Amino acid sequence: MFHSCSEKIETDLTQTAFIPKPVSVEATGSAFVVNSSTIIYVQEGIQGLLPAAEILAKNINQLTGKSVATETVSSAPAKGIYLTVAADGGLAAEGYKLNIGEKLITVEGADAAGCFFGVQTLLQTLPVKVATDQPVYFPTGVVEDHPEFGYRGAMLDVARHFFNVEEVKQFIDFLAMYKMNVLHLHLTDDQGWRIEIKSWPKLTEIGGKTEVGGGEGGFYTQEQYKELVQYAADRQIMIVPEIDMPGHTNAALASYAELNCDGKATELYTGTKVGFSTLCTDKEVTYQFVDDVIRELAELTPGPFIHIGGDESHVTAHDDYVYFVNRVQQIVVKHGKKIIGWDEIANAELVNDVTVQFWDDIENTTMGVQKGAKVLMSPAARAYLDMQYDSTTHLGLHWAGYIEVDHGYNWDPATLVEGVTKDDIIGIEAPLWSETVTNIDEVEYMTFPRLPGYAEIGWTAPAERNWDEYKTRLAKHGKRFEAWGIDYYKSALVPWEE
Ligand code: IFG
Repeated sequence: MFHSCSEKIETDLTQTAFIPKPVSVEATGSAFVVNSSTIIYVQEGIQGLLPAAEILAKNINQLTGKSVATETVSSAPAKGIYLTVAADGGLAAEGYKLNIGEKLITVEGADAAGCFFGVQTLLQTLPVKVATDQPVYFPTGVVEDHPEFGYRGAMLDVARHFFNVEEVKQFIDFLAMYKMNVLHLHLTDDQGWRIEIKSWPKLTEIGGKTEVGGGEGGFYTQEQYKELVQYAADRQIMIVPEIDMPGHTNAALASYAELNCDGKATELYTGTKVGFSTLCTDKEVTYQFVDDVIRELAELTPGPFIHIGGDESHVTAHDDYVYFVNRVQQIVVKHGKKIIGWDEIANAELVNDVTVQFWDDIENTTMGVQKGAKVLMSPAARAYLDMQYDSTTHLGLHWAGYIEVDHGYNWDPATLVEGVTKDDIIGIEAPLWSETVTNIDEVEYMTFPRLPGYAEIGWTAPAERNWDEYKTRLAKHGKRFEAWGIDYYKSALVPWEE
């Protein structure tokens, strides 16, 4: 409810359990009271600010039961909530300055992304729910903030088990809440091909028909994929699509006989083995196939990256693998995109601007750095969301070890791997493989409460991070998870608020 409360409200903005932890927070001890005349103003002419305003309005509406209006303006208002982008370029990329006054809140972003992240910080100052006779207010003060890394993401494996558009949108919402800005979609694997390719229709007609366990699988039409790209973009999240090759390709090999060296289509596969499939690297049709797929995917993907996979090609001879990855890189570059690949691709000759995604092999990764590649840090032993929390976790695997919430938080990407420094690293990504994860509730259980920790590792300087302090902030987010209906793992290591 809204209240024109008269008595002074005392607050302390520094007591807010922000995740990720901001660079600086100063409290001024008062309150901006939200009432039915509160308006959210958006600076006109800045692409991408309106969705931030709509998300802010939606959250305020949910909390107060009343709708606050949104208006576009050409200059700063005297009161209300004002979303704007700094004209003088004085803020670091994706940074923001949030100034909460009693009458005027200004969310000034270095860019639209920064403004969106400032809105996420503002939202974290609100309680999860408010009694109907109590005022809704923002504690006053100033937050100045910017991220450590520019690539802060998670991966969803939609190939082993298929997740529909609505479920992927929910996953995108999770990332947006914690200022993550990349969703890597693992679109193809042995068990499924999940993206429509118009020039090779059987990839989804046949390759999209099933999944691990024999379920009905599914796929995204190109229209649906575009819808996901837009939904993510409205939340300042870039989609990185992955076509895993030459290994992990049984779904394609079952769809087109000609892609197989023996000219025979394989059977669809619904198990969980890895490393048994390969495209035929010495057939020209294979590179026509790759060119068509990358061309269509590049046209659907506004982001700079296409992920070419490259992992676990155990039945591809080394030289054939190198030859294949060399040619695929040329194809991706021809279609105007930059390459990310699992760390095995470092065995090939790397073109400029390649990013090697470290998941398990340090030698591959340091070899990639020596060849001039950048590194995306996804250490399986720390950041694989499909790793069980402990031996009692009813979902997930543990080949890389157990990852309790503290183990997932207590590491620094810039010092984890000898030979890989902060300057080599573009950021961090937490992959969720879905061999054992079949629906959004199970996604939530494996993703929370570890995801906020990865978001903080990507955003906050390591000197500002320690588990004993972080866990007290995380403890206060349990109520938020519950308010969002998130089925999270209530780790005994976290002093959850009652
Ligand atoms: N490794 C495989 C994944 C998946 C994973 C499960 C990579 C890069 C084990 N490849 O991780 O396909 O099976 O934890």
